[in-house]
Parts: sequence; C-alpha cells; structure tokens
Amino acid sequence: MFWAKEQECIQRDDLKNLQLLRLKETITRVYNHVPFYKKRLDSVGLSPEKISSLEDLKEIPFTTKDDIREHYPYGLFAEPMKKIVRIHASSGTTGKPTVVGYTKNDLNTWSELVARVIVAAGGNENDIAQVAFGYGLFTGAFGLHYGLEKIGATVVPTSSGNTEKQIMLMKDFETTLLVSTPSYALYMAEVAQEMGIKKCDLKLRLGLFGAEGSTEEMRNELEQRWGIIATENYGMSELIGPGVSGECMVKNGMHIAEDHFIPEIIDPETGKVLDWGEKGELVITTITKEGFPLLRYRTKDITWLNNDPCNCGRTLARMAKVQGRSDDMLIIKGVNVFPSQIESVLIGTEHIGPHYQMIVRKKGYVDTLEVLVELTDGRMLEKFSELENLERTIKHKLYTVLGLDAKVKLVEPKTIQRSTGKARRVIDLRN
Ligand code: DLL
Repeated sequence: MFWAKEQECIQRDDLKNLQLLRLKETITRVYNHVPFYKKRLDSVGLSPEKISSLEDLKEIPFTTKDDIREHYPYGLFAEPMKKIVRIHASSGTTGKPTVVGYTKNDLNTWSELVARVIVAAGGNENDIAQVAFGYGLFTGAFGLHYGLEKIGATVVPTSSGNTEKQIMLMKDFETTLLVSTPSYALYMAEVAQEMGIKKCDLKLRLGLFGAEGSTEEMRNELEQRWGIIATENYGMSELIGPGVSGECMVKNGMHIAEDHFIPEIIDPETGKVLDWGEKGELVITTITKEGFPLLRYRTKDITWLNNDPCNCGRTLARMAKVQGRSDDMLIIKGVNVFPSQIESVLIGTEHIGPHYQMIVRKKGYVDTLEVLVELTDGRMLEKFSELENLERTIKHKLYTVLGLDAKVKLVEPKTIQRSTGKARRVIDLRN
C-alpha cells in the first residue's frame, strides 16, 4: 500500500532531476533570506546560479547543531515570523534547545510525509491509533498525530506517561495501532502484564516505533509481547520531525523521502563523502522546507544507505537501522562501544529482562564499564551459583561482541528506571 505512489516509486533519473530543481530553489531561498548561509556559500565561492548538478552539493560546507545553537532561537529561519505558524524544539538535555519553525506549507509537507510512513508500515483509515509520545515541543506526537489524521485513522492522543490509564484506554478504546518509543512500548507491555491484561484482551495489531534506536532483538521482543507487527521510523526535529524515513512491510531498512531530503553518508572524522553501502554519519539536505531549510546537516547518526530495489515496489533508498550516534558512541579503553551492541547481547538471554543501563567510570587512568541487567525473577538473587553462572555467561558474550571486559551486575526486577520517552541507557561518570 502506498500513500503517494507516484513519488514513492519514482524512477531514479526523474528523482535526480527533481532533486536538482528543488536543491536550486532551496539554495536560492537560503542565500537570499539567511545571512548565515549567504556568508557560508560566499566563503566557498558558491551562489545559487553556480549550482548546475547534484555533485555541486559536495562543495557546500556542512551545517551543525552548533550553528543552529549559535543562531538561537530564530536566526536560521528563512521566512519572517508572520509566516511561521508552528515552533518545535529538540529534546536537548543540556543548554538551550534547537528551535525549528514551520510555515503552513511545511506543516502540510510534514503530515504528507508522516502519512507515507504510516501507510508504508501498514496503517490505514480503520486504525484506532494511540499516540503515546509526549505532546509538546517534541515533534514526535504532533508529527504522528497529523499524519494519522491525514490518512483518516482515529487518533487517540494519550501522550506519554500515566501508563496504567494508557493501557486501560488501549483496551476500552480498542486501539489497533500504537505510536511510541520502543523502550516505552516495552515498559507498557510490562505494566499491562502486571494489570493482568493479555494480548488477546486487546485489539492491538501494529506498532510504529521511533525517536530512539532499537535492535532487531528488541523488535522481536515487542512483537512477541504485544502480538503485533513492530515497525520503525526515523526523523529529527531539525529536519522536520518524524517522516524522514520509515520501514515498509518488508522491514528491511527505512525508505527515505528522497524527494524532500537528499541523504549523504560521510566519514565522521574526515567529512569525506562515502559510497552507497558504506557505514558513516548521515548528512541531510532539506529541499522542500520553507521555514527552516538546512544544507548538509550533520545528523550524527551512524547508518548506511541501500539503493537496491525493495520488494514493496518503492524506489526510494533505504537507510539501515541507526547504529548509534557518533556522539553517544563511547570510547572505553580505546574500544568503540555503542549501546545497541550491548542490547543485542542482552535481549534474548535467558533469565534477564530487556532493560539495561551502562555505567562508565574512570579508575585512575583506566576506563571501566559496568552493565546493569535486570533479572526476570528476583528469587534468582538467592541462588548464588546460578547467579554467578549467568553473570559469567553475559560477561563472556559481551567480551565476544565488544572485545572488552565489562563488569556485569544483575539486579532485581523493575529496579532500572523506566522511561516514557527516550530511554537513557548510558551514564558516563568520567567527567
Ligand atoms: O526523535 C523525531 C522522531 C519522533 C522520529 C518520533 C521518529 C518518531 P529529535 O527529538 O530531534 O527528533 O531526536 C532526533 O533521535 O538524531 C536520532 O539520534 C534519534 N532517532 C530518531 N529516530 C530514530 C530511530 C525525533 N528510528 C534523534 N532509530 C535522531 C534511532 C532515532 N535513532
């Protein structure tokens, strides 16, 4: 099923022509309306009329989150405030947030793109869709909300938190589609179980999960616990919010809306553009946004692109699951560690639950990694030899995957903090 078949199945040559046309429009827009971009483009001798092919994109300097911060709050907007009808901001944990603005057309583009993601995942007008993302400056809830309305689904805007009520409503309202982060969906499953609610008491059939990373193991866990098809989608407030890419029913990579975003993969160290299939940092140029266009924005997300034909018929390239963010990649004793690697080891190991936390410390000059893992049955804590065996098994598996000695601490069920939004897996105490 398609929401915008013509665009989603566009021939590559036509796509390239469209991208070039839209790129030129975007460059003209920012050159004329955003002093920051005029200066940047002038500094490398570029101006709108000099852009004649998509290859010219490579000459444009990258834009970073710091650039956005330095122009807080509205300095990179390409339209006057009277044309801006909505503001969102990123969920930055420190300092000022990054602020983004939408014109009326941007909001329309956004809901179209999210509608594509929902339909590609198997959502339709018959769905009763519970949006368990937090409503507010975060783009997740509003993004999915308007996309769901666009396709004609029934939206239940529960927002995040108040988990027991959330589940009661899910049952009473006969929710068929759940929108949340994967970690919150997992927590909700746990609470549903405690409430004595079984899969067969619910009508849930489809999950649209995003806003944070998750592994295939996590997907399996979610599919089993809820008895649903779990799909993933990706986005970022700076780029538009959710709607940048999403999985089709083949569930093998997320199709990027390339008619609105030009993706590149670069080496995060050198900035060199890499080939299709090579792993690196995703860089995105928006080519239809009016309020807040971005040229070659460094997302920090590590992934790779796949341009092979997909069985669903979409021609739009797919991006692989995000492997981690280049800035939450931990370097422990010189070894690169992503939380996703740890997750793939833990989920699926017997006697332990899918919740975990990594604590990094510095002892003298040496980094240490401790992984807290929850037991599924607290009684195990009294069985010393079994406990020891389990710890040893996990330690060994972690060593095989990371090449690093980690301390494993098994803790009582439900003692690791649950999140109703993006999970915080890493606690780095080194600085
Ligand atoms: O998380 C937008 C969004 C909302 C996407 C709902 C999908 C669903 P931000 O709060 O700006 O925007 O955070 C963006 O979240 O750079 C990634 O690191 C991470 N992220 C988003 N989706 C995924 C995903 C929204 N599917 C940052 N896998 C991004 C891994 C993801 N990471």
